[in-house]
Amino acid sequence: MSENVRTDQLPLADESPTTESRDLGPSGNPTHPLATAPVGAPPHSVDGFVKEFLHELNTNQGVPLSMSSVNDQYMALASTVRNYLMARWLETNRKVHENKPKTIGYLSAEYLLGRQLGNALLATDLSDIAEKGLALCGIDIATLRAQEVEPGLGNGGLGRLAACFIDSLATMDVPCVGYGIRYEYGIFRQTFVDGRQVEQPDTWLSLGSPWEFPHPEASVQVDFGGHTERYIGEDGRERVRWVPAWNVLGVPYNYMVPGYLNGRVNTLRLWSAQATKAFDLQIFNSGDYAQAVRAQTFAENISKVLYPEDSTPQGKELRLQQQYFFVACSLRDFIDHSLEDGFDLHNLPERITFQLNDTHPVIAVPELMRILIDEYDFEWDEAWDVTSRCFAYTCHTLLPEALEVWPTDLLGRLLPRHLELIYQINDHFLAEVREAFPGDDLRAHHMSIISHGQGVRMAFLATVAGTKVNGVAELHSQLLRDKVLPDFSALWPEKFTNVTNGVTPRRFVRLSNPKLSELINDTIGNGWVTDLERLKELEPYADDPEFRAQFAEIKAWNKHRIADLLRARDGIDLPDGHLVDVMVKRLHEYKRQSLKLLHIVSLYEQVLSGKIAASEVMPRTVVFGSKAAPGYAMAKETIHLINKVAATINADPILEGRLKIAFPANYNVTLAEKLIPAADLSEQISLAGMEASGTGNMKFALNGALTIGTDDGANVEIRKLVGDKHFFLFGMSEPEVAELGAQGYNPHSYYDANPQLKATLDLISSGVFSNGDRHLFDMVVENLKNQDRFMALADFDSYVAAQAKVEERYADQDSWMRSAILNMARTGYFSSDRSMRDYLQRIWHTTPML
Ligand code: 26V
Repeated sequence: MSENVRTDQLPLADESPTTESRDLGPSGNPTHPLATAPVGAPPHSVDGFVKEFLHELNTNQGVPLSMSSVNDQYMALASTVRNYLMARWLETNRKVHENKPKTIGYLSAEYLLGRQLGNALLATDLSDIAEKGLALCGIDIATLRAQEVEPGLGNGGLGRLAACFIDSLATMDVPCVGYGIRYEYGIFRQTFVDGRQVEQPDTWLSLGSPWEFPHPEASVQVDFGGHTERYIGEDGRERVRWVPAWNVLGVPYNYMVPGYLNGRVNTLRLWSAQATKAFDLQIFNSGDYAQAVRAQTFAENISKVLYPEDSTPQGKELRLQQQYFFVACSLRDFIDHSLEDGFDLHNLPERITFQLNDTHPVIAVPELMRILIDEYDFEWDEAWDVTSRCFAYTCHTLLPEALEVWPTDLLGRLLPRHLELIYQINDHFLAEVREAFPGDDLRAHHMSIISHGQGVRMAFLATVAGTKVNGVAELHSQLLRDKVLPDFSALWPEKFTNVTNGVTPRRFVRLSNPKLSELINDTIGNGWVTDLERLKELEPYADDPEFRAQFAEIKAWNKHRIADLLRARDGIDLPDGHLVDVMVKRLHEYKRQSLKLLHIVSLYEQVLSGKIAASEVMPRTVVFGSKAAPGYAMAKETIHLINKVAATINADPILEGRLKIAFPANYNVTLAEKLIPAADLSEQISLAGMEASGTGNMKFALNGALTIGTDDGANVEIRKLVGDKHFFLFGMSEPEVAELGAQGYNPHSYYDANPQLKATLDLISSGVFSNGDRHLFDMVVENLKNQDRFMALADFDSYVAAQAKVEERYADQDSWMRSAILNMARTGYFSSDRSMRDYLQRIWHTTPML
């Protein structure tokens, strides 16, 4: 950098911004280094950066520095950084166009991206230069970072996983296009009113969206409704024509997906729905202006809002419209581009694998069949041969109610041609089943894609069409084979595989934990950012008192950082010196936030009743972060209860401030990035066999938290890797859960047999948390006592015992920090780069194009 740059010497953007005086490079001064630098080359100096930044501020925002708002400055910074990625993006696209490598089409209805600025700065190695340059302009980069509203285009784990995967593919130089929906409103903003969740719209686009590139000229048309007709084609064959009733336009918005310092920038293409002109015109011409405007609104509703349910499909027509909308746009987009290159659609599987992120995009299967048969004259067998080699399916759940089933009448009304094709696919498939299992009609009945009385089972369709079906952790994949799709795994054992989830180390360590990253860099170099298994090299340092002290200091620093944030963001005060115990994830009964709450209330009850002295309570801050689906009453009641328990306990001097409960509203990726690095204890306490994988669990371990968890999802693999000594295992195993379920789970027997559990539940019903109202929380309490599919009371004792071990271990800080370091050092396996390598080997059968 040029040391002598001072703001007072800069060509002030405020003053007569002519090209001459502003020294803008190419047009201003041909000898300027920028004159010859390719577009998007990183600035070599702080000076260069400042010039570009001021240029963006002036030309894009139309304001001088002196009059610019924080948002102007943020927007200008974003475009400056974006410009540096542009040459790489263009170059990546040029390479793809030239070499036509096999591409991964990641089809996902959700992408929970998190803020873009930090990641873009990291990918361009501009963080330091930008910080210094902005400082010269009198701007604190932290203020601009805080200005960004994250695109919350997902509900939770599934959407965040998609974002991690596209980050890894870009970093590993693998050609990938992420396809999805540009929801105008992402996941709702959660607020609390008197402890209850109140949802507010997420207006993430309202201040402008500097990371997207709309391409209205590349819009595609998507048809809906109507009927089908049979006719005889020129070749004398019977053909089918779909005569749709209405259509919409899909407008693509491109987002850059930069690889980490590797020059690659892949594309995420999100589709936005717009009314078609023809549709409008027709109605306008008929003179019905109001109807025309209504039609527009109707079309645009399709990409208006993300469905906030994350486990129970509602069978809503709009949701099916969303699914077909983005899938139809995406296939059309890819196929048109391939055909432009002179590509033969018979070879499509060599060109692309569409990875189906859960069942949401599975309507792509009949859509591809329709395109090949109706539009390109393929014979059935030819079309099926291509289609069945183009898709692979990832399942993300085990809950039967989360598996999507579309009523046939709804499907037939919205997509009549697709329903016919699904029937045909099913006929062919059932013939195969009957051939494999002659005489076993019951089996064929069980396996039918179309279940009479219910509808189209999308997981079955995906399994029939996919080259591979994978679960997202070892245990989950096993249960998928054994319990969810047993007949399919008997028919096609080789179709089933596992790929354990992972998380991107760029966002969830390098960016979110800068101090720890620095310590790791100083100790083993920076290769770990793209080769996370190298964290193993840190193992010996767990025994080094000096390293442990540095690690502990960083943990303390991260705790202060989150304390500062929560004070400013939520008015929450976090005490110093506490064990930080964190449970952040969607609110769901199977995840058992209520079990965590029972432990807290039990501690409180013991102090209230004098069984233990406050001084015996380990100083602990419990942090919850959780959104409930707006229609999920039990989840919302649980949130209400957590908030009421928090208010009571936090205000009660009897605990001498030794137990604090913090429940900041609106947990999202941005908050996760600050919260996870501050955690000592990670709560992963789902009922065994219910959590497909979990990915928060991985982020915590990588940031040096110890896990208290059941043998569920990826916890199983975390525990194996870190070792039993460094993991607090509790609760029934999955076979034990199954056994208890088979016997008949009777929660009341636990309540009756365990006086502490009884006292705990009774305290909730006593009214202490509800101004004397003894029934306010009946829904939650009665469910735990009388029904509870997720058996919280059965695991209560074991959980409390494990928490006692936590306290014992935490009292020995040396031993705790040793375990924390080993957690970090031994969980490099959970990089999403490794997940992507597994997909490449086991599913996509392709090697990265370098
Ligand atoms: C399902 C539905 C059903 C219809 C309404 C909208 C909607 C949106 C999302 C989902 C998927 C729920 C499944 C899910 O998110 N699974 C989570 O996936 C994570 C990534 O694999 C995994 O770590 C979690 O354990 C799993 O719960």
